[in-house]
Amino acid sequence: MATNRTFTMLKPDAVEKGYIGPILEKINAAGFKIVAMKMTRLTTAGAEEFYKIHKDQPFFGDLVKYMTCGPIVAAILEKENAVEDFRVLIGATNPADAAEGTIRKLYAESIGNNAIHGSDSDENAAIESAFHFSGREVFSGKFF
Ligand code: DAT
Ligand code: MG
Repeated sequence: MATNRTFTMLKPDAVEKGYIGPILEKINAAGFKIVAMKMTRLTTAGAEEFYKIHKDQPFFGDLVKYMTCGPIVAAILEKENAVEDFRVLIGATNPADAAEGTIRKLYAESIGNNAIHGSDSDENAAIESAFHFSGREVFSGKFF
């Protein structure tokens, strides 16, 4: 398993409820290294672009509204098998189906407002990371 990267966003509901700390704690405890991070807010056009694969879904309008309703925390995470392991850590899209101990089971309120994003492939991790971060904002190797 190669060391690689995934991209995450702590979504507006998680930020609003004060879950940044607890969620980052779980991410650290699971062995992910944060190599880029920022608090930011998606514009409507930005959210439509980020989630364009879902543009024909009935929930698309609500998704864009929710993802733009407040600040998010975007981050790039490094770990062996990052994409797959992070999807396990966050749990199923619907928190009602998420396994015990997963981030969505603990902190998500509904399938729409589900607290956290995790990339679903290495290719999408790279695209999503580039959407939020410039090269100079991403740190790798030993920090000191
Ligand atoms: P995931 O975030 O687990 O990768 P996804 O890519 O299928 O899930 O969908 C992106 C987001 O869209 C998801 O985090 C929440 C929203 N969403 C997905 N399915 C939904 C549904 N059936 N009803 C409402 N929102 C939904
Ligand atoms: Mg997805």
